[in-house]
Amino acid sequence: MSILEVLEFPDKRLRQHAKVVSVFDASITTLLADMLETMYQFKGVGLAAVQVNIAKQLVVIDVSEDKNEPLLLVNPRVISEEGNSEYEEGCLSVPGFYANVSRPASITCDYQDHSGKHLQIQADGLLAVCIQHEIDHLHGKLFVDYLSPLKRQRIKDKMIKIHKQAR
Ligand code: QAP
Ligand code: CO
Repeated sequence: MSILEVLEFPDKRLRQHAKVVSVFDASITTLLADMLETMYQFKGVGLAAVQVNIAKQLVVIDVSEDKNEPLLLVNPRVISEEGNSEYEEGCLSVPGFYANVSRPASITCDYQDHSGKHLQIQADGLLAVCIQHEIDHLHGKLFVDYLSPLKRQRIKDKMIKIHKQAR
């Protein structure tokens, strides 16, 4: 198992569109395990492969209290959605910044497991927010894209400053 490097906003590689996974081999299982380990290491509740510079439609999530209910999603997509609600989101790729984002409140998500089996999950609350946030990553979209251009620019400037200090 290995900890992977998480790309940080405004890295352009976060804008990659992930490709559908069609071959379900051991490398996919290994990638999912490494992503899960990386997410736990950095105290995240969700991580998409694009965030670790892998352009594949892979997502790991664990919104449980005890961090013992991992959810591994391959090729996830929302097939129905209902309602609307606001949640203060963050992102491992935008550490230290949080903002309210409005999204559908409850969703049904179609996905495949590590072996390629098709499954569906219904979600609301934090899990629904997380699934939608991670699917966005697979399309090169970040939660800051839902903010006003001014707020997004402020976060961008601060992140660039932080990256310069870190060098
Ligand atoms: C997406 O986000 C999400 O700023 C996953 O310093 C966020 O795991 C889904 C994190 C909110 C639902 C609600 C952020 C860790 C983790 C930080 C995360 C930080 C350390 C964010
Ligand atoms: Co994120």
